[in-house]
Amino acid sequence: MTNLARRSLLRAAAAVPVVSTLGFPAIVRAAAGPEFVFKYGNNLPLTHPLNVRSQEAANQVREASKGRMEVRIFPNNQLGGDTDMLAQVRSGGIEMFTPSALVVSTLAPSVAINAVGFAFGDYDQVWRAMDGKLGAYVRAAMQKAGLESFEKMWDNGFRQTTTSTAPIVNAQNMHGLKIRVPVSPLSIDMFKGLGAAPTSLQFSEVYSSLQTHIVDAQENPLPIVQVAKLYEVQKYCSLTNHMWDGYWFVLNPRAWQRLPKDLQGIVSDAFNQAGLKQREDVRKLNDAAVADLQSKGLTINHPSPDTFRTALRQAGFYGQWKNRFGNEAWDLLEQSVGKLA
Ligand code: X2X
Repeated sequence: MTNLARRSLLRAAAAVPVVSTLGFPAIVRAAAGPEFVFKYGNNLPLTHPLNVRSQEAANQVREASKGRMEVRIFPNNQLGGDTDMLAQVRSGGIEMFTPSALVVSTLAPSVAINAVGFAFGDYDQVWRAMDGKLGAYVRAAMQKAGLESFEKMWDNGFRQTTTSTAPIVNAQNMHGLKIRVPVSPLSIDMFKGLGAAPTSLQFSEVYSSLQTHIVDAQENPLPIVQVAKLYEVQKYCSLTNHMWDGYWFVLNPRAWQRLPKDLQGIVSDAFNQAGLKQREDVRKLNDAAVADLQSKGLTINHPSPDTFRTALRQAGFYGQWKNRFGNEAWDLLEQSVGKLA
């Protein structure tokens, strides 16, 4: 018997008592269970818009597919840290994952191009590039590295610097700073260029490493400082806006290809639309975050980007990363943000 035949038989068998006792055929499909289940892992608490909007998308998928397809969300590093989940989505242990572009760059180096220091000035530039040619370039690079992706990137945000020691007012204050950065060669290099002493740790380790002073500082967008309660273990927040970071929705290619075309359409529509709403959520959270974090005890300052940019230029950061990303990716970035190096 083929799998399909066996499945329909099972479904029919499961349906009989339900239909005959309740006369309610809508339950038939649910009784048999979904035909396709995608496990989706991520590194953020349930309260972050990434999880809120993903849950909405998952609900939409269940409804639009009439129960044939289910996306099960495993938030907050339940399945391991970023490096583990990246390995799992490639091997097929999970079907979906939202790594930051920084983290994907350990597989496909050009994917971190959006996070070049002080490149993007605002969200108009960001979305024009990531919904346009730069995003298409990066998605092709991910595909070569064995990862499918949805078209719309989700927002993480402009990254800001928090410390437990002293505020960062200029590049000078970065000297020797023990700062946690994601598992990302670009982040390490950039903070070294600024004179800091960066360490790569998975996000799952950040709160405890700040609490135990393995590191004194970290850098993340404000909504993450809020939902992961990093304000509990940090004193200062400097709005350095040093890079823009987003999440790619990546998929295991074999699992994706196994989905019938109609389900592919339902899933990608649901998640792309949810991504657009998530971008708005993060924008609104950002607007309210400064006052909220101040009320939670963080001292906030607004440093000028000038000394940081100068330090990076002097360290040869832009020239070096132009070589690493390659001319094509770099040109696409500069088409959006103007000349960098
Ligand atoms: O690990 C981080 O800092 C985070 C949450 O921003 C990413 O996923 C890159």
